[in-house]
Amino acid sequence: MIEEIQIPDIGDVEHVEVIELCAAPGDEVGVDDALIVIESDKASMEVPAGRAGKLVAITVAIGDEVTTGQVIAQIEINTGEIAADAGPSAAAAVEPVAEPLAAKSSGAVDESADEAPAAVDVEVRMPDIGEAKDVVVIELAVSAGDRVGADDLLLVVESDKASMEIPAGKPGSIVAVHVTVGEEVAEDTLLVTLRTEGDATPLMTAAPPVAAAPAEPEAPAEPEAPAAPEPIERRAPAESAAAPSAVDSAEPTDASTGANVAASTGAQVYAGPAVRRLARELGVDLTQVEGSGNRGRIVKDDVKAFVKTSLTTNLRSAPGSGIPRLPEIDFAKFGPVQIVPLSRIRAAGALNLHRSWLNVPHVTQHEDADVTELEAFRSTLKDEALKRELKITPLAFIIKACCYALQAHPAFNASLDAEVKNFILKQYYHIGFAVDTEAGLVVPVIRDADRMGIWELSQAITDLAEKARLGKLAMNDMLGGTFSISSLGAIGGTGFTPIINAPEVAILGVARLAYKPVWDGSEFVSRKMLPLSLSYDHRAINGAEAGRFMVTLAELLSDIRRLSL
Ligand code: CAO
Repeated sequence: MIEEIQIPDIGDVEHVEVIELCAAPGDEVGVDDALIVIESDKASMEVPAGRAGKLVAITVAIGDEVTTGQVIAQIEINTGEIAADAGPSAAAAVEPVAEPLAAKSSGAVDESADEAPAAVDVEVRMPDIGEAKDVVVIELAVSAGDRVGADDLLLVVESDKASMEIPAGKPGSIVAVHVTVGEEVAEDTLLVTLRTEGDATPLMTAAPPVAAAPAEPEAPAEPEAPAAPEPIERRAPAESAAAPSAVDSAEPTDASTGANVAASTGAQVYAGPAVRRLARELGVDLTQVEGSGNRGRIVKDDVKAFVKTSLTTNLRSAPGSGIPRLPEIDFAKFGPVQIVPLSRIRAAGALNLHRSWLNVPHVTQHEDADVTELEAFRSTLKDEALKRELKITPLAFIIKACCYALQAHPAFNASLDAEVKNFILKQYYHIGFAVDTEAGLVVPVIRDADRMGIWELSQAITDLAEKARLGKLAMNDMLGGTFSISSLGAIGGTGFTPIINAPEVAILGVARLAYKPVWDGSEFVSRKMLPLSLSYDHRAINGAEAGRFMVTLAELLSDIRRLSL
């Protein structure tokens, strides 16, 4: 059975605007589930389904003006409910909204009306809230001594279905606030006493007066009280936020803490009750959330996105580091995109690299090693390599040379302790080398590389690289490295600055060797030069040490006979 859901009685307000659709055709909804949110200039409220069932259609759109009794949706009622139902119509089941949308005021009027201007203390009381239950004060936007304009917000109350802003209604100064946040209120509860303009007596200063507040233009006191309820007009929150008021223009501070009161009261928050409830449950401060809804209204998705962003902040910037987050951009706005999740290895690598980059001050030292003789020697080994079913590349020689250089410069085969008070000099030489695999970058480690000869190193490189590409590296194959090498020589490039594989303190980048003219003292000669880049942790190593390390390494590679000494 299909039932039509209508806008409930909205009191003497003629029209309200649909500002949010909370469900879509096909959704299963419960009795209390909101279908839409409607809003006047002072209150927003949810219209619940009133019946459990399947939503067949929503017959209004965002921006539509709707009125009491207007059909907003059709629900296919669950059969179980029909059986149990004695027959009230769907419309009757809809939660009635708070009737008037402006605060009631009553005045303790200074009767000497012809002697203008006169001081008038107006009592702002809770308006008729229909059948709304459990109405509590959720935000106080003013305190005693504040000056307010007629449209300025005094406080926000919230029922189980709606939140309502209570405006001042008249310009003046706050004499007293009679309620506190969390307090339950009913119709006619005295909320605030407001001294309207024209009052010559000094302000009460339970809280500091707003020193910088621009004086309201002098206006004679309204002779009549209570103030007439405000007509329903659209009032964009952006406008009201921008409008100068005593509260927000002067940025009042709490007398005891100096804290910004405007921010903590959430006076500029523009969100419905369900969103406020969700925010409270998740511990989200709505003043921090940017609204994506109509005219900047905060919707549930904004709160969820805020939580998600906060949780992923660790990956995108170091927590508490003050590093600004990278913006989240919808690239699909500019053209077609494809979303491909990072492999597990790539995601883990991204985290490690980011951590190292943020924690370790990197400096990179560059040097070209003359490997003409090394390359000549290597080419003589190719036949033997074939027989051994091995590939012999410059990398084996570079690893060997690095072990020698590390022995000569122990600070490079080290880590810093957590307090950055001690070097941990390692007495073993476990060399990691970066392997490019389809799943991402991995760094297997050759243990005790210093004890290996060139053939043994070539075998280790081949075996570990193959294991890496087949995804068969064990965790142990990647642990315990003391120094790393990243070789892009087979691919190309003239140099790059590798990121240190922390907690190691240095990494060697190897680019593609090339013939270069080198001055030999009397003429330029063509030599095979290997570009090397050493990134080091400047907390552990200073520039002179890095320079010396690179000179040693270049000398070893230029004259490989030294590797046998
Ligand atoms: N200059 C010129 N040629 C080089 C060279 C260099 N610096 N280094 C290697 N080559 C040559 C080799 O000699 C070989 O040619 P020959 O077969 O004619 O001798 C060819 O390039 C291919 O070498 P290779 O890549 O198979 O072997 P390798 O030992 O040089 O490297 C490995 C092994 C596993 C390190 C490599 O395959 C690899 O994965 N490199 C990528 C590392 C990487 O991604 N680093 C970036 C990390 S930071 O993002």
